[in-house]
Amino acid sequence: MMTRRQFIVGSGAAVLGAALVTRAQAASLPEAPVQTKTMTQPPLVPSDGRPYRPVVTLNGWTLPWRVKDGWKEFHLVAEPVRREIAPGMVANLWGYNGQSPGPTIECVEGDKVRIFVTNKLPEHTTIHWHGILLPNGMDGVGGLTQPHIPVGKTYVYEFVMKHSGTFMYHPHADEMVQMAMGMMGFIVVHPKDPNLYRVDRDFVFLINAFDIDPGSYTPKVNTMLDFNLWCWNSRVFPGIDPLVVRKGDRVRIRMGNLTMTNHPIHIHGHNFSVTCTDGGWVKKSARWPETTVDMPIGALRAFEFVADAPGDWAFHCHKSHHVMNAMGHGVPTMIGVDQRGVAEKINKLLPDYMAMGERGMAEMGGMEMPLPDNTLPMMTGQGPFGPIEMGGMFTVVKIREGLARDDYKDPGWYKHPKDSVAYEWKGALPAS
Ligand SMILES: [Cu+2]
Repeated sequence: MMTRRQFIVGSGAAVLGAALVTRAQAASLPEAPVQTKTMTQPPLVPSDGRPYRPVVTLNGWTLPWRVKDGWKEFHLVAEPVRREIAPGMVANLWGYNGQSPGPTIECVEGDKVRIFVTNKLPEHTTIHWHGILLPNGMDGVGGLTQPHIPVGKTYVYEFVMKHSGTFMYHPHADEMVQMAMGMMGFIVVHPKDPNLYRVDRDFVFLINAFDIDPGSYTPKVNTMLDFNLWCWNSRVFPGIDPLVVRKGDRVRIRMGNLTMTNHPIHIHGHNFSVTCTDGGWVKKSARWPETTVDMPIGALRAFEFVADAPGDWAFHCHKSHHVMNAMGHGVPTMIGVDQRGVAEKINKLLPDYMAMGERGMAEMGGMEMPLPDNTLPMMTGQGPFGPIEMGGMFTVVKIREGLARDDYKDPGWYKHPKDSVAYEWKGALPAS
């Protein structure tokens, strides 16, 4: 991480216009740190204020703050960013403080927060604090509750975090474009009592999607449903980090959906209960067991489970097209079609033509075909037993015995105990 000051000095850009900040009477704006890395950053343990157990943002980070006269001050800078979607593909997005999504904001129930928002986009913006109960004039709806933040200006939002829970922020200005470009971030408000709803590991991420043609870098902002990159925190498999968990830990995973479709998010090997939504905590008596939680559009869900089974457990969206990367939907099904002789004939015209799909599409998972610039294979990722044949909204929850309390390092692939992996039957088969 580098500070905004280092970044500004390094790039020779003009300093921020502190004179624009009048209501907060701030002599100086708080630092607006910039994140340059796309991997999951360690939890940011609070250095002042009420204690809490911090969250871990999947392929993201938490925004540092300062305390001034009893207010927690944060500084978000809305700006164009370059985000690696997975190794081999970079996108030109809009985000905050160097990344899309922006940094996670963490604070405590009862905190007075002052959030400075500097607009370095080419057009005006605002920020809406989704799910937070606050005064109407702080709600961030451009034209309705405030003037839009003009290009180059800094606005200040001030409110009290009245209740704990799971929230997000995003623009309420030219929404279709600004969210399609990646502007969003997570908010976690911890309970005043750190022992209330306490878990050992608390992961957060936003569900988002982009439509970026192979060979190009900027999302097509007019796409409504036919996206080709289904992301968690603007990353796709195999670019999404694993969720590393110690056996026996109580785990919470919090997700927000800012796409235009629902996502049934499924975990293997465990069952869980939804414990929190953007409307608040779910009473114990109102919880039920699930292995899939449907993520509605424009909503947040947090679920909890005890990680009692060691292993590498798949964790993914259950819409099968959402665990794929860039793919063509207009391709005919070739299963059962006799393509003998077709390739030879077509090769006379198109030397690289291959006949495929006759026996399904699994062969694509292991194939190393040359790709156009700046795109990703549709099905990819190598596991310990071969190609994983996934993309998009897929990662692995890696549960291991004996990890240190805050160890989030990738432990590598699970080593299965002897005789515990599915095996080939080599005896005689009974008559059917
Ligand atoms: Cu999905």
